[in-house]
Amino acid sequence: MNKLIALLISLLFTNLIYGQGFVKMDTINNPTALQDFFSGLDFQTIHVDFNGDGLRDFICQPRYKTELIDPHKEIWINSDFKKAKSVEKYWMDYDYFWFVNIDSDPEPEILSATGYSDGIDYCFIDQNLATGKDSILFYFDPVILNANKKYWGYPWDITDLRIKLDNGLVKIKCSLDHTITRDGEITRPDWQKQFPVICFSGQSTQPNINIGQINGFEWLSISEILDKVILTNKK
Ligand SMILES: [Ca+2]
Ligand SMILES: [Ca+2]
Repeated sequence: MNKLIALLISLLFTNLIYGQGFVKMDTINNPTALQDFFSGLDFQTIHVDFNGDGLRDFICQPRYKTELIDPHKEIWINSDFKKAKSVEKYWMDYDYFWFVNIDSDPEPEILSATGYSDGIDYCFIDQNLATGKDSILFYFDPVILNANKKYWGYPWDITDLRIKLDNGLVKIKCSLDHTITRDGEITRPDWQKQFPVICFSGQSTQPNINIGQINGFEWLSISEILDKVILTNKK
């Protein structure tokens, strides 16, 4: 009987977390149990389920930002207060991230938007929580669809990813047929053929910015997008 209940619960979780847009994420008061990780330094805590087990975990970020470009460490701590990983980061003008679940395993992927006023990199990152090593899946151009209009998907304007479940497969609304060109200081990986447009919900704060022509949208799975945008010799 217990096994049956466990199975039902795991099925319920699978349904809940499979094919998920932005995972709920809040900044909370620092739990006292986390103080030891920071040995007296000032930090803030983000409460989010980053490993997909249905329980919210903790991401602790230092708050002692200086003018120095020194790297700093985020500490990711599981819901049971065990350290999952440290992430070394550099201070940037923009450092946004969300968790989404766009493949077929319960571990969420990271949607990252980082950079400076002269260019922001948007990409999906696959987590490997067993090794603590993340890998970039692909870079993209973010576009907000709102009332049949298209806007640039600035990280402060997007509210969710446009996805749907199609025969149990997560499909992302996207476009590979567009004339968007990016100027500015962004990462242009030599292992990627093109930047797909990835669609978001949201409300544009800069509606007059021309984003370029998008000739059509389609719903593709993450592996279908990878097949189309990644060169086969990606290391
Ligand atoms: Ca969790
Ligand atoms: Ca996943």
